[in-house]
Amino acid sequence: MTTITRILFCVFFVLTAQALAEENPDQPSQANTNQQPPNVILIYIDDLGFGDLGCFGCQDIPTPNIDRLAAEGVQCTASYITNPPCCPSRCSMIMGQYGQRFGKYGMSRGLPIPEDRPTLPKFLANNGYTTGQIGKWDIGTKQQGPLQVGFNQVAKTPPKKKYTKQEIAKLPKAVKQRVTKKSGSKYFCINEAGETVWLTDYDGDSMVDYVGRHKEEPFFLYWSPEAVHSPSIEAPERLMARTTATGKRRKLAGAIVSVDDQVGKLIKALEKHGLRENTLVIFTSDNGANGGEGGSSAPYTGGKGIGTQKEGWVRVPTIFSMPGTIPRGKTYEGLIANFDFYSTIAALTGQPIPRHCDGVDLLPFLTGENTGDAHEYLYWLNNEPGDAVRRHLIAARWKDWRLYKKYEKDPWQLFDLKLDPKEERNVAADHPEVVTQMAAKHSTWATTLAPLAQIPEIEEGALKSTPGHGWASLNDVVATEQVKPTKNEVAYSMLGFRNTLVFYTFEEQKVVLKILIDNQDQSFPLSCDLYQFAPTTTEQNLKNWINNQHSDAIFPEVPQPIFTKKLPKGFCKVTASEEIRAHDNPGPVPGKFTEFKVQYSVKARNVGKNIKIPTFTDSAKVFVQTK
Ligand SMILES: [Ca+2]
Repeated sequence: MTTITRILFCVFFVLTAQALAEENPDQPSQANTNQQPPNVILIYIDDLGFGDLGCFGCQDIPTPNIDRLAAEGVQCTASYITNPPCCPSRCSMIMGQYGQRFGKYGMSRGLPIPEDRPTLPKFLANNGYTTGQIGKWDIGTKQQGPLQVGFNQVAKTPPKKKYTKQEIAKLPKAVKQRVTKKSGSKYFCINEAGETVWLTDYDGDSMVDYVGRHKEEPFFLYWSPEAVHSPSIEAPERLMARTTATGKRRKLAGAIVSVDDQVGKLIKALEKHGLRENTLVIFTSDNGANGGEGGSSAPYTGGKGIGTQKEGWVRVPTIFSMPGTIPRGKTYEGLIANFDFYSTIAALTGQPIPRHCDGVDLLPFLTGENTGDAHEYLYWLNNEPGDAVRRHLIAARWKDWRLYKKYEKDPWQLFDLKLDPKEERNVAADHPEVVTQMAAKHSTWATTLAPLAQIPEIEEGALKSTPGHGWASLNDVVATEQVKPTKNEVAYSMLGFRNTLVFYTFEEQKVVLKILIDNQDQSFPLSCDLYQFAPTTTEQNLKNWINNQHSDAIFPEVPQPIFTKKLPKGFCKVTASEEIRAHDNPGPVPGKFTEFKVQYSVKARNVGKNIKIPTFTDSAKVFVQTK
């Protein structure tokens, strides 16, 4: 085994079982009173078109429950995604600001969301809300999962349906080509009872479950289904038959009908628990219609995939419903954006809107107290170099005008969306003063943005969604099944004693720790302490120190822990992964303690009694056996 002295620097993570006599985490639930802060449910559909809901004029897809939400609320006809499509839309929404404020100028998947300002769920959690997430994430880096950025609970990902050979043989060709892949079905999953269910339906049940379990405390629930993102080819006939849609649109229509069903379930659950009037429901889409699936942006044109230069890519159907607080059956035509949700929710919960937010409180506009546009101008600047050509977009909205060009070098085009919703007549030459004014506004806005940010390299230890049924919290986040040294390791060593195994590596400017903990019987809280030791420390000294309860006599030079983290109750066996980066990348300095920033992410789950502690050998791959 490699000894400590062979490496220049050592960071040691020791897990200390603490007494059972920790404080009791089970607090009595808060009484449900009339003064209870309002709940918030945000439904964020994937690729739902502006023209694909009955209340927005759709004729061939019945959406009675969403229509009811609109009838019991306000529907917004100029609601925008300023950072399309999926990933930037969600990042902008959850931060409550233009994505360009944190350097996001295009798709740029993997770009971190900022950690120096609270996300919407974090903001609500800080203000006493329990926060839950169901469905698609697509936000931030691989380490910025929902549990890491503010959600207390996340619906686990149910197993996908795997088709049998016999089933595949009976499938239409288009479906067959998709599902023969090992990945299984996109839209059928297996529920806890072992039955095959439509994923959107499963999500709806999770929403109902969440509302029921948290009815006595203020909650925020974010449902972002996979639906109605392509491909909807598996849509069952029972769903499609409820629509009069034809052609390729029929599959999409089936998917939309199912989304509507879940909204129905949700309304019913809120009513059952007496929460309908004390719950703000926001229903919207992350970007416009997917034309490839037959989605509609009517009366506008364009959408996702093809038509990204038109209104249909960024204008989405949005509904706010909160009977008693927001009027019923009204339409609001003013300009709003998805980053307004954060500000609106903050105001609704009686909190000041955080200073970083670009949004405004929409409530006075929805109630009619304020008139006109919530935003006089809205802006687009998708010019990330290397992003897909079709996604480049520079635009502004003001009154009925849409100013647009694809690249900086292009001339501006101007459209009057009221007279020309299909953007067929560029009237820039007829209204040079409008072009000049809007272009100047866009230019001024652009000077307030952060520079283009770089996407960090994909790192080891990426979080994965937690498989299974029910809910995950940080108490039982998923373990990686395979633990192996990073590819650039230049040093590698390990220690095994007590119930803790540690191996650690470092590169020039980075130290990576991976910890396997066999903690067989435990239901008591644990705490992790991270220490740094002098590079001259020997392995035997460390062992002596551990076994002698951290005696200062053995290790007078050991500093206070630089990092302490209490692990959640209920750990049985744990695979944990730590990544530690030097502040400002000074790198390990021989003979000196170096201050480290610790990014904490534990990934763990109960893996059963049959697990064996793996045998470590130098530079070998290490596999954790799971059942
Ligand atoms: Ca999308």
